[in-house]
Amino acid sequence: MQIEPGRRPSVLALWLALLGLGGGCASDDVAGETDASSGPASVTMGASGASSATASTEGSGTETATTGVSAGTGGADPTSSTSQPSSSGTGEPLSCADLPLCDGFEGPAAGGPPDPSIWSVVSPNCSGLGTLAIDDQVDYRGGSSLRVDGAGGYCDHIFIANEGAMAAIAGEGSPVYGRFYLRLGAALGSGHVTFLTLRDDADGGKDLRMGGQSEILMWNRESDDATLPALSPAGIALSVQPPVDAWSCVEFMVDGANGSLRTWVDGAEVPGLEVDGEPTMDVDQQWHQKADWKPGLGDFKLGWESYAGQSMTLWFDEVALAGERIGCG
Ligand SMILES: [Ca+2]
Ligand SMILES: [Ca+2]
Repeated sequence: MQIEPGRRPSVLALWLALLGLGGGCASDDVAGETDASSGPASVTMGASGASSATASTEGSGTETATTGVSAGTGGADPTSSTSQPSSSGTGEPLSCADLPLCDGFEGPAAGGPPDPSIWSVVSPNCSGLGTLAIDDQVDYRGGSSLRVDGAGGYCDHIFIANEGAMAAIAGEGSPVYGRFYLRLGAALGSGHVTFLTLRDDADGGKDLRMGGQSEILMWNRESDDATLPALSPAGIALSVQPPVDAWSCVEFMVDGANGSLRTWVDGAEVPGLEVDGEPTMDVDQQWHQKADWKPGLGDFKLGWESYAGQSMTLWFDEVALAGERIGCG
């Protein structure tokens, strides 16, 4: 077990470590800890051909820009589209204009906030040094993206948030599918960080959080600090390490009706990032310690939150939510 410099482990964290439960961080005052025997994951996330373009160029020169337009109103029917990406993620992605939320961050001026009709800029709990703004120097498509400069303190967090589209999808009892392009300016470190949160109104308003720990992509449940995968060497090997300075297409599905969760990166499902009906050693066994987990999602936030000191510059583009799988493209 490694303890962050200058921090003392809590008694609870020590007990968890002794019990081999690893540890995320349910709150701001618990340092993320990693098992010293857990080496870096042997799996490396492969950037797709189009998304591995250099920072200053677009992911694809032939595709037209898509701008987020129809989002946030909550009126769209997420089931209306008939085009479905194939199960392998290689089919045509859903059309942006048909989705309850779809934003390529085109339009608003560089240096300013994203479209206020879709997003609010929030710092839940407290605010500090974290900033975000439209960036017209880095993009996956269209010329602009959202840049987040997340600092290392818990109160330095900052997010963009949408509730309307989430309410429209979740209100129909549909699974919620998300898709976004992510670009990290540095590798995920050993400590716990978050770049996506989903408020679970069926779990006391606590967040489902996607981010990293032990240098891999990871989900964390704020209410009880369960991690997905478990941060054992075997669990770590079942997730991926996001590339640095390259775009990745990240997709997720959360089904509140049956309590399941899935994750894809560049169209390929990540085996360590799946919750299903069966507790699986090193994957979702911790998740099943909370009986009858059936999330009721209330919002969708992207940004940065750090619990063990890591700062990060990261970018998001082509962000979408729907009631069916969206696909990459
Ligand atoms: Ca864009
Ligand atoms: Ca399982």
